[in-house]
Amino acid sequence: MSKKILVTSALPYANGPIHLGHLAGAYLPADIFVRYHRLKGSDVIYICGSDEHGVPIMLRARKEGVSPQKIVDHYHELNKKSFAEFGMTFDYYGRTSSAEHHRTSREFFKDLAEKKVFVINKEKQLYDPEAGIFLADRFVRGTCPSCGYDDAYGDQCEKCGTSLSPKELLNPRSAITNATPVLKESTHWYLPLSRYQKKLEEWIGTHSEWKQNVLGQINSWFTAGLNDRAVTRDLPWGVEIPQEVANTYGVDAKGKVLYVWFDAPIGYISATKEWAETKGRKNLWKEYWQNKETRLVHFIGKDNIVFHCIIFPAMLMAQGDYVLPDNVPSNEFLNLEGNKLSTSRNYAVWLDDYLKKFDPDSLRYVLASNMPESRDTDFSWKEFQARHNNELADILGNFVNRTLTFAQRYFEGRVPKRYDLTDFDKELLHKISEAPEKLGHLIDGYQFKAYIRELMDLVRFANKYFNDKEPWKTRKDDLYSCSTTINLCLQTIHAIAILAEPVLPFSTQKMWQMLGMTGIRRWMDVGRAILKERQEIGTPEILFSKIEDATIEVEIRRLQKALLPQEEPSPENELIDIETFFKTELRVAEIIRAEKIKKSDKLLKLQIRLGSEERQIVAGIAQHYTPEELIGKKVIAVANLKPVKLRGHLSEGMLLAASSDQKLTLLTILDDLPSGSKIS
Ligand code: B3M
Ligand code: ZN
Repeated sequence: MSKKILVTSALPYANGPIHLGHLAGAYLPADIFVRYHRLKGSDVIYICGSDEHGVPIMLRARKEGVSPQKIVDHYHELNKKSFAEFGMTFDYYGRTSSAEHHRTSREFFKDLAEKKVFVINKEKQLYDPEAGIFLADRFVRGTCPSCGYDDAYGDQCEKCGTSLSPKELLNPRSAITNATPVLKESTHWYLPLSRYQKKLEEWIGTHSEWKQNVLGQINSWFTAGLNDRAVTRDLPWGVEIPQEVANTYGVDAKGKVLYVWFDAPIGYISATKEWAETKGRKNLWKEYWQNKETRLVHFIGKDNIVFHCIIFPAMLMAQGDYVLPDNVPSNEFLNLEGNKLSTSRNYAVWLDDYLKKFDPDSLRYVLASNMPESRDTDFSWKEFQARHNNELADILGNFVNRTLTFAQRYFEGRVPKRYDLTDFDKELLHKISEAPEKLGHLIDGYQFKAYIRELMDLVRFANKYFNDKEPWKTRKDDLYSCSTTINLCLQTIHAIAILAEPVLPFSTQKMWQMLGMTGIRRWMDVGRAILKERQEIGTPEILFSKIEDATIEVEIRRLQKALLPQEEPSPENELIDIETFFKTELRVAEIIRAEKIKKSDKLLKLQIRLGSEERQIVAGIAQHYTPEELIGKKVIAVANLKPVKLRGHLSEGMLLAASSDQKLTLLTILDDLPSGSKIS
């Protein structure tokens, strides 16, 4: 029986949306890997979920004047939805505020306590005398002792990356009240990493096949010597310390919780338990986590290496029943237009925003083509547009469309017969036959950029084959050759629909349907003559509409604006003078036609009348209005916006709408007026 494969991706903090850096780091590579193994028929499960504890979430809750639970409820749902639309195929997406997670984490902590693993330390901690709470991790800001950056966090300096503890900061200040902290005694449980260093070194020493960027960082931690780590905190939000455990140490556990990086990795285990419950087999999770034969793979970004390669493995070793990671193929960072991503300055491309305007496969392809596998790489909108237009549309899309259109037009929409093969024909078939082994080896070895290169080399070759065989000529004077050419091109599309599924799940599903295929796709079927002669094929459709410069310009300008010094929003800044307001041309518009836009569940394409003029507008209102109910309605249009293209459709303006949490309503006029009437 094949080895079980257990794949995890870092649990994103549920205090903000997912951005490109997350996808390129810990999520897209994992999804490509898992999709490949599913096509292979491997016994693989993919576990992820929301990391819902920790100080960043509490800080956001304070800033917004709501509870931490309200923050995590919102972003857990938003991120889960965005991931699904991006094609992430988790077997289970859990959350660390769940009862199962609290139970599992407390049990794990109790296990280690009963094994006398922990060291108890009573020490002075930073305390905010005004807020009356201890200041852990990011509750403290101050000057980084390494680089002098004056706004470093208590656990890490964002500028130089140094891992810190609050008491190392110079001129510390409370992130809550700005007060100067005082020292107050508190008792905490420590994981004695120093005692596990030798065992960890021996284990890591058996994994010379791990990526060098990962081994390099791990060995620098070993060289510096592992320090014992506090695994509890004085915080009101998190997994509470079991009092019965605290009693055995004679400590009052009131107000104490597990450190977020102690409970979060246990979130992989609790989510797998919840997955097992959904399968009706409560103990199924043990067949993965407590099976020393399991191939456990953690996909993460480089800032999580210490937690996944040192701290969590030490916890698993100490508990004793669990398998250790087979690999942690951590990626480096993705930069944006040559600069570091900054969520605090909104200098990021958010996944939920992206999905309102572009297709998921385009981003999957571009990020995989330029994945930060061994060094930081850069995402630029111009490159995104170029790869989408010049590779996906002009090479893959063009090859598929020409082949299917030719078969539709000249072979009654069926797979034509294959006759004698030339060397060129055989060369194409040979490239297809060697692809599963070559591409599979790259994916299984976490070499995703190379996988994309090899995949596109095959597609380029197929495109060249079509060109050089000239079926539009042989159709007239050598029908056997023409028939064989189209047969082989259709077989190639069949192969690509399987080989490219891990990175292009949506487009390859369409290719599969356009071939008239209905069964499941299997990696082993690549190169087999599955397409039967005379088999009916479906109607070809354009797989990738070109992305226009104007559309990309909008995105580039938005990022450039985010880089500008952010003016503090003061009341006068938010006021505009009447001249500025009058620059916006508002008019009454009548909706005369409305229709859905293919491949989008949010956008409607509207034809509006503005007096004697008609315009087209693309509006994100498909989840609030049906096309039918809009016909004849009078609405308010901004008539002097620069036209842009959204999902390949021209939009010459926008409609005004009001919205609350879940509801959106279009603005209209109280009494009837002719369309085109000016509003002022
Ligand atoms: N929540 C994400 C991060 O550090 C962190 C990962 C937890 S994985 C157990 O960006
Ligand atoms: Zn620093």
